[in-house]
Amino acid sequence: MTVQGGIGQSIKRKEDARFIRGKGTYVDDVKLPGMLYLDIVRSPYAHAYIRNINIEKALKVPGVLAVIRGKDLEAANLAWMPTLMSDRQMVLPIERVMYQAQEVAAVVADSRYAAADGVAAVEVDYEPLPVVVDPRKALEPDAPILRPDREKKTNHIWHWEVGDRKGTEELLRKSEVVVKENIYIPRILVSSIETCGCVADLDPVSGKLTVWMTTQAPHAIRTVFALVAGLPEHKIRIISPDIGGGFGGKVPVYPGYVIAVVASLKTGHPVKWIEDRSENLQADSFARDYHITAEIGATKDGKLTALLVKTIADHGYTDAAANPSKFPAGLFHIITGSYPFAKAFVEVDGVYTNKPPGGIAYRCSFRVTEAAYTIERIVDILAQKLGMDPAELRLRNFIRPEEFPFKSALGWTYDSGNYHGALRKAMDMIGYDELRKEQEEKRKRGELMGIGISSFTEIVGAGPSHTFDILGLKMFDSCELRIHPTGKVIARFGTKSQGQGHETTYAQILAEELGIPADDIAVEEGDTDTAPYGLGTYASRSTPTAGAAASMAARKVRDKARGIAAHLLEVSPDDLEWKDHKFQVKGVPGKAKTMQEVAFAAYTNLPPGMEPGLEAVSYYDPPNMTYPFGSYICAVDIDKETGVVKVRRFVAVDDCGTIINPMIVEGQIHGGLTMGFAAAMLEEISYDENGNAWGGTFMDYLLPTAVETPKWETAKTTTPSPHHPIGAKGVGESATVGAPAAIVNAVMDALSPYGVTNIDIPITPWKVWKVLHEKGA
Ligand code: MCN
Ligand code: CUM
Repeated sequence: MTVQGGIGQSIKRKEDARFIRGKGTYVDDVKLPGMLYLDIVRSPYAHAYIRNINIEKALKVPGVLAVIRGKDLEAANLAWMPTLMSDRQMVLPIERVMYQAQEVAAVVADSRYAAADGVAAVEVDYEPLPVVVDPRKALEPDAPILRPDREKKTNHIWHWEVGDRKGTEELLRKSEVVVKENIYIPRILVSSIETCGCVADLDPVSGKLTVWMTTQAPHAIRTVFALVAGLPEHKIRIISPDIGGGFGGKVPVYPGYVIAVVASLKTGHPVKWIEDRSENLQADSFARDYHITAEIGATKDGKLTALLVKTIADHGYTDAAANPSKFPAGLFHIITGSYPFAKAFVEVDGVYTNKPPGGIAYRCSFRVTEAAYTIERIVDILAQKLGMDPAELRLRNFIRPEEFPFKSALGWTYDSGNYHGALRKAMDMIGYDELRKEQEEKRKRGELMGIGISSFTEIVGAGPSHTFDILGLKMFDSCELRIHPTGKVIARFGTKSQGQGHETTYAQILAEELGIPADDIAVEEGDTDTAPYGLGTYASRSTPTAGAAASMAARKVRDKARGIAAHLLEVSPDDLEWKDHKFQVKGVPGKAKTMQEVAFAAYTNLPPGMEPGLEAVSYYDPPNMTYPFGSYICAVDIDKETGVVKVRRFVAVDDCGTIINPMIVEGQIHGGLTMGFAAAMLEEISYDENGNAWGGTFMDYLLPTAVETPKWETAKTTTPSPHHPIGAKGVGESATVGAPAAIVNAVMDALSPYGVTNIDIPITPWKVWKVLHEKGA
């Protein structure tokens, strides 16, 4: 017997009732009496001394009430703030600006327009300084030191390594075939529909600070605000209302948030700050920017041996990456991917440059995108060198289903997988053998067609508290569940949906566990005054952590409910079984009580001595990460005359274990594939030698529209996670992680007759044309 909206049903999203009517409440919809507006003065220079900031004219602009500078913040010890990676970051500068578009001062006014006029009237006297854009140059001995405030007088932030360096080097030396490639994964930025912003309201009477804020992690923000600003935590309320896309870009604390709080304190009014699109693109947390050298070894017949990876990570002027504290390069060491290497070694060096800070954000699962891209690219380059079909090379090497749980060469324990199954299914769907035949014929005619595979392994669900924390906060998550007398439910969570559909899918987990229709279950997130503590939504962790907490809380409720049902049925609790979503007397299916009947009794007719009420809380600390995976195959045609790459077909087989809502998962995969396509073909933010951002507006930061986006063909296999209560793994980032390598592998496959092994993304027509031209095609 199924329950309405139980696990596996493609019910429509509950939240869409308000979204499609334009009735969502986003931060910019919050309007409070007496609210003021904040706008920010930003630096035109990438590196400069600030000689003077003259605010006189700005203060005369009608409607302008205050101008805030770094030295105003210094008095409150707020000119700098700590980053998540134990570095520090300017809220507003006192002496120097470090990147173009950095916040320099803030204007508070009674309208958004007056604030903007005020910004235009602030006069800043800069003295330009030498700019460092290339992280490799930043490491040269004569490079200007960008962070003299740090004890170590060097632009090198940290070195991090994992694995067996000597063993890997030795094994590579002994390997019959070795290939090595330099791969650059450029800076990209999330372009959510909604930019970042907040409304800060510090009530002068109660002393309570309420901040409506575009954040993916409201509880963590509350604690960080308490620790940094010294405010009592119960007097801070962070509300993350509806969010128009996060994708990682709404994890960091941006200076604008802090300045808005200070402005509210200073003026005694609520203050709103909303970024515009260019500010969002130019100053917010970036993703990628990894300069990677990968080397892979194999035997002549294609058995993989060892993997060695060196990386320079460009962090901009401060290390403000959002990673679990123990991992400065995120989970990059998932880079051995779907393969059982005997030896592997990875090292990463973090470097300062004159660029905006950040790191990891953009549907990445903590640098898993970089890892999956590198391993899936280098395996293809190896196949090319071996003269072996890339599908064959993968099938020969994949970790076998019976080897799970599998310990990777870099120390992760993969929970479950069936990589052969996913790749074979994708090959069947796309008609792999026929495509290869077609390719052979086309090659004879001089036409360029390519087929690319990506068989990625993800790692999501941070995480087990023994390994995963952010600034010491353990990365569990939570569900608080209460059943009302009439059998209706409210459940609150420590995570925060930004479009993923949590109001629907959490209700589905609870419906399945409680036998109560999903329509009768309200889900709330994002208000720290009401939701249980949790670390928030990113790294596809909500299903592995808070989703599991939903199951565990429901099972606690069921334990109590069993006693009430036994009382109602006048049997011993041991005589009951939970079957078909109700408590039944064993062997007497007609004698049963539903959860709704039990709920009413929990408030009206309890067994003697039992506390009234029916509720439970679960803080779920997962025993392991979950390891979703997939195999993607892409077929491209390239126009020799123009270098234009056309994705003809793209087949994606994903496996995220038990699926809660197939329609939502398909939506996640479609969106993720489109973002992966964007990274592979279009998006890049780069800098000229003076540190001017190229790609700071949508005129030249290219997003895919429906016109460019290929038609996605999706399918699934189901390999449940053995340690998750319902066997689910995360899926929110899989497609963005897996897609780019499939596309680039297809392009390189098309170009392989010319001996081309790599073109760095984005694969623009110009880059392709240039290579073809150089090779005389
Ligand atoms: N789901 C499911 N069955 C599974 C796994 C997931 O039905 N086996 C559902 C979940 O219940 C949830 C959705 O799929 O509704 C995504 O779940 P999960 O993989 O747990 O990821 P999170 O909810 O933690 O979302 C975070 C993830 C990340 S990190 C980025 S980045 C990203 C992504 O989600 N940002 C998004 N997808 C996004 N989608 C939208 N619309 N907006 C964003 O900002
Ligand atoms: Cu790295 S983007 Mo998501 O983890 O919010």
